[in-house]
Amino acid sequence: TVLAALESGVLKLTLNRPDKLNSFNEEMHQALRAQLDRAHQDDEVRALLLTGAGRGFCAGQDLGDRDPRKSTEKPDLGRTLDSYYNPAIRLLRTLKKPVICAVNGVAAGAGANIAFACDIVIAARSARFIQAFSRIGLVPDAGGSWSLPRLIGEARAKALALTAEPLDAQTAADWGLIWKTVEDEQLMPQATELAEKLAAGPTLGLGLTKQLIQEAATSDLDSHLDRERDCQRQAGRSDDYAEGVTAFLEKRPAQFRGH
Ligand code: LHQ
Repeated sequence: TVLAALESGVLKLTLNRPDKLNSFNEEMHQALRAQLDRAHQDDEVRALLLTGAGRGFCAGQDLGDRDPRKSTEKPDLGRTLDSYYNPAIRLLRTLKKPVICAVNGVAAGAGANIAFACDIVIAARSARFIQAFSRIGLVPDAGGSWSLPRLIGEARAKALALTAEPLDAQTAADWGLIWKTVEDEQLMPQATELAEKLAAGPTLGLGLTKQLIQEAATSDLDSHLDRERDCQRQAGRSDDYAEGVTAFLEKRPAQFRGH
């Protein structure tokens, strides 16, 4: 249910239940979790690229999994969040490597919010984002009620979440919800090129950069300046910093090793 391929330092993960628009069942949750753990542990992985098979990116939770017509028991959706979505969001955000999301088609519910937890989101022009939760009486999850207001402000976040109106990819980019859109046939070539470029980069410094920018959402300037100092001290001791400066002085491309 999740295709995984490691090439040129990029771990490419493809959500793969195309008949169900790559919505999450138990098996796909577990497969994604295993790959995210691998991305954390394996030094060969220096960037992550997440995308979907077929015409959709991800339609969130598989709603066929818990058919209310077949059970009178009230479900505990909190358990699904504790077991699967919340760990996945935390693993994406804490991964000390760049995470690129290539949104190839519709991203709905938790599928949209998983994309927004990634570091750089590129969408095919035909893709759209839907905070589908309110259509079925739920609240945004997978971090959406946290990330949306931060990315696009309260007014737009509330309108999207309350109405569940689809947002086209270009508007999402214009609003700063994602990085950019590209022509559909350009999506995977461009996302792969970007992921490979980042995978060949100074991984330690890139990881610290990601952390700092994320921390800024909740830190004050004074403590943040101290954090920048600490991270810069660490980056300054990396082999890649020495290589970067040497390559600059020698007027040649740097050969980063990731540490
Ligand atoms: C699906 C799904 C799907 C099953 C398309 N499930 N089959 C929820 C509950 C529990 C715990 C915690 O968290 C969550 C978080 C959530 O993610 S809640 C939000 C869940 N997602 C949705 O509400 C979106 C439901 N899907 C849709 O509204 C539409 O499918 C969209 C707008 C995404 C795409 O529309 P279309 O392009 O018209 O495609 P389609 O509706 O024809 O879908 C194609 C097939 O995929 C179809 O199956 P079929 O057998 O009829 O060909 C759909 O039933 C199936 N599918 N999403 N979430």
